[in-house]
Amino acid sequence: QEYTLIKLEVLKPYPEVLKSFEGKPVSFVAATLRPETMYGQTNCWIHPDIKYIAFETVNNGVFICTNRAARNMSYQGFTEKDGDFKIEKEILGQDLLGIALKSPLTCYPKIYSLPMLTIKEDKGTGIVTSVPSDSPDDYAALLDLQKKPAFREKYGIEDDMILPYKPVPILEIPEYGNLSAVHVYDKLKIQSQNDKEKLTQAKEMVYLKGFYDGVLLVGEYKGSKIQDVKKNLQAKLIKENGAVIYYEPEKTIISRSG
Ligand code: ZZB
Repeated sequence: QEYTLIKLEVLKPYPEVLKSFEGKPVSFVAATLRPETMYGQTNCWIHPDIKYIAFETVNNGVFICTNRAARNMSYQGFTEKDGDFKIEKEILGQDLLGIALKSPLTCYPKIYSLPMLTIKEDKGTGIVTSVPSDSPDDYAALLDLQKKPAFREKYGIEDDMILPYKPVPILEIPEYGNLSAVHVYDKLKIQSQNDKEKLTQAKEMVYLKGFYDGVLLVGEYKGSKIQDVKKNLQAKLIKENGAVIYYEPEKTIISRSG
């Protein structure tokens, strides 16, 4: 499976946990199949309880992701020696929250890393870039933080890291309008990021329609159908140094039971 790996660059001055990397670019990296939605990023998601690592790449500075993702990258030419990478630092997700980042294409010049409790450790990099206009999971998690000051306080998230960030209309999807995730969230009466079944249903609804019939509302491919320009947008992100390609090995099912 080929993913676009988005580089969310840590802004200076570096927070205490990343001070040892001063002088080098440091990026949180997020795997996505939806490069065309990067115009609508409002934040980055980190799981507070997942262990992340920092390791040095040959061409892209320091990357932050799960150990598992770093191992995969080490077989894809990201490190000096094939299959080898050096853990520069281990960092618990909760210590990576509230960090200011710069991400490609989004209209927000500065976005923050925020907590999401439904991130899977064994998928992608364990870091997710958030597009609440078009991803119901992201919209649900963002609303949870916006609606619940106690949730923000628990993780030391300040109001200005979250309250100014609104979903951005970037894709027009027939029947769902220009904020498809908001539309299905309301329609299915989703209550929170923990509404698993409804969120799965919501994702299926917007995914299919978005991919085939969605039309871009912003950027140089404004007016084009997503399926026609997805590859061009991926190429643009890579050319402008905002992303690289990352392959996730197919899950091997090793089961001899039953
Ligand atoms: C930006 C984006 C914009 C995403 C959107 C989705 C949507 P899939 O398709 O099932 O393989 N993701 C990536 N890694 C993780 C993880 N470890 N835990 C939880 N979620 C993760 O899922 C790939 C998508 O799941 C990725 O694409 C990422 O969010 C998220 F408008 O990135 B996406 C309707 C979905 N819309």
